[in-house]
Amino acid sequence: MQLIDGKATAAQIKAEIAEEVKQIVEAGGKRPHLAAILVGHDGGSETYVRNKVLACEACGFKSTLLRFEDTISEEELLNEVEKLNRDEDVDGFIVQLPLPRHISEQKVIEAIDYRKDVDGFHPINVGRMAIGLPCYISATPKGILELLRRYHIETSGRKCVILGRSNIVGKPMAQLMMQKQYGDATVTVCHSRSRDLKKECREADIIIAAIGQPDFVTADMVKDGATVIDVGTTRVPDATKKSGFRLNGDVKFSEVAPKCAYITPVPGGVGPMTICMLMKNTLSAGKKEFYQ
Ligand code: BQF
Repeated sequence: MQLIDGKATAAQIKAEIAEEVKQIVEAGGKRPHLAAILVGHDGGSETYVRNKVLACEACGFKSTLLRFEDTISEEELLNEVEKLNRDEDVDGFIVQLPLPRHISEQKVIEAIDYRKDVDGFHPINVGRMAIGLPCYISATPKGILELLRRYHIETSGRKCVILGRSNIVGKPMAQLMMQKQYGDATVTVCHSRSRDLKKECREADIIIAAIGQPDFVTADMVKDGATVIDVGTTRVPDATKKSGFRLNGDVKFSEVAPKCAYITPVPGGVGPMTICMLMKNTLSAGKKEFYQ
């Protein structure tokens, strides 16, 4: 069993990005600038946005954090998005999800200029990704592809089972894994209504678990020699931790790991790569790599 070290891989890629930014700035170019909108005080969201700001510093990017109370109206938030669309210094920006219930996430996502949509959530980027055109690709699926590539894990023609069908992970992951230029795999998407989910998993060469249920994937669901990618990051109470909680993946690591050829840990697997791929997209935005 080989552990896929997402933390180390992300650190290496961030160093590569920082080197490229240094070259750009030395040649008289502009430092990439990422802005983030954070609404409210959700503990997870606060951590994730802090991770993003720190990663910007590591890459040599400029970052701007805009914070609003959860009493902000949808109209006011849409107005803030419009301001960032028009700000010529901002190359890319994100609106941290989830948003309060009185605000439509879909409306906000569609208000973002697709040329600055470094999360890759705008329908134009989603559509372009689905037909294999250059675009911003959502950070978690992009990070998983990067891990598979850097660890030389064969995906072409292999059976890949994706657990979960969210717009952020499951759906784009399936699109990418089936495409010739990315995964080139045979893809099955399973979800809460799937019959024989265990059987589908047992036949998989690669399992990508993104359902948000701690310890959902157990040893009896995994074929010997499979690769298991754990996207889960559920916060569960843990009295032994200073913070009072720990991150728990979708995979019961202790019993699944011994059966695997490769497996990602939680924490330190997919999570750091998600942040890192947001940085890659921001670098592309700074370079106007896809648009304009
Ligand atoms: C790690 C996210 C659910 C909903 C919205 C490193 C992150 C997590 C774990 C992180 C996530 C999860 C992010 C680790 C960003 C990933 O060491 O294992 C980093 O910051 N993430 C997000 O922005 O929104 C979410 C999960």
